[in-house]
Amino acid sequence: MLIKTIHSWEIPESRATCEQVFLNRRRFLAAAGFAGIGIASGVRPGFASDDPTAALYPAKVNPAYADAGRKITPEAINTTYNNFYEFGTSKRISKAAEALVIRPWEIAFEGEIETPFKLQFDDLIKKVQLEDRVYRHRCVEAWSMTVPWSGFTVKQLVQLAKPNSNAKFVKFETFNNPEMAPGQKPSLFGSSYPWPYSESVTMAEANNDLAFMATGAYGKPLAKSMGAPIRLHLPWKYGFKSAKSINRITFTSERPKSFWEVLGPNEYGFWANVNPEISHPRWSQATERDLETGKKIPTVIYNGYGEQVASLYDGLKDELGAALFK
Ligand SMILES: Nc1nc2c(c(=O)[nH]1)N[C@H]1C(S)=C(S)[C@@H](COP(=O)(O)O)O[C@H]1N2
Ligand SMILES: [Mo]
Repeated sequence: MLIKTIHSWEIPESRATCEQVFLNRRRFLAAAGFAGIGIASGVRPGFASDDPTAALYPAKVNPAYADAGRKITPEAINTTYNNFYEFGTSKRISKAAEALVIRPWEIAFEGEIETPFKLQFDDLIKKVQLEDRVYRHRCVEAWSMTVPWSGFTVKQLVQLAKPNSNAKFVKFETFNNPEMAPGQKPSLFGSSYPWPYSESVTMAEANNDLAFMATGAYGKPLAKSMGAPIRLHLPWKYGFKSAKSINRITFTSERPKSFWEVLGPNEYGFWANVNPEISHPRWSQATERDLETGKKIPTVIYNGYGEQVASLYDGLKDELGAALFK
């Protein structure tokens, strides 16, 4: 039986006071001439300066994605306002996420591929073409941000894995280590999340040029709070599809059940394409709150990336019904 857990995103906007207080306080500190969180100490949270891949960043800007049509969200906000349930259900997990050990980091490639194999992250990054892209990010909780990522296309990862003809889906899994990530410890009350966190896409989605494996942001290796050393970013889908800290990639013939789909199938479906016309069962998706300014802006179908991805869903009208959200 599914025991209902209350997520932070289920709190109506009017009650999200801590967050507002935090953002207002940041503005106050900035106005008063103080540096924001993470800058005050001179150390960016989640960034290890001795990272052996540091010299790879920033990568070369891909001109097609140099401008997301929105102002880039300040780094100090993105590295300290996160969803990363492995480290807690609040947005303030950046300190807890420092416990994430990212070296060595082995990634397993499994399932419907020529030969299953494992690859160290530091070796994988040498086999791919890194580039910089600015992308919009729209969380299902109706907040959004704009991030300058570095990374490589999921397409390159697929090529590296050599899927066979049975492969129809790609599943991305996060680590599972309750010692390191307290959120993964079984709950005393018996309710538990279906760890490890996982998300899947179709092969066509994986091979779309927009689908991105992010390994860096803001010209540096990825902060731990943002899913170091490697995470997905699928800018036309709600944020929960973009799994963090990935260490297993499995090609499957059947559609896998993802983390949030198991927890709440009516609310966090497989497709999860951004769509302002399809309300979440408990709130509207018509607008979103920009993390920096706190201003509400209209949400755009496919988060503004329809030209590139809408055709992926043409043949799926029946399955999707009205609800591209699901
Ligand atoms: N492993 C893992 N990946 C995750 C999540 C998570 O809790 N665990 N949260 C998701 C959600 S809901 C969002 S909005 C984004 C948040 O990414 P950010 O913290 O870099 O903004 O990560 C996604 N990936
Ligand atoms: Mo999210």
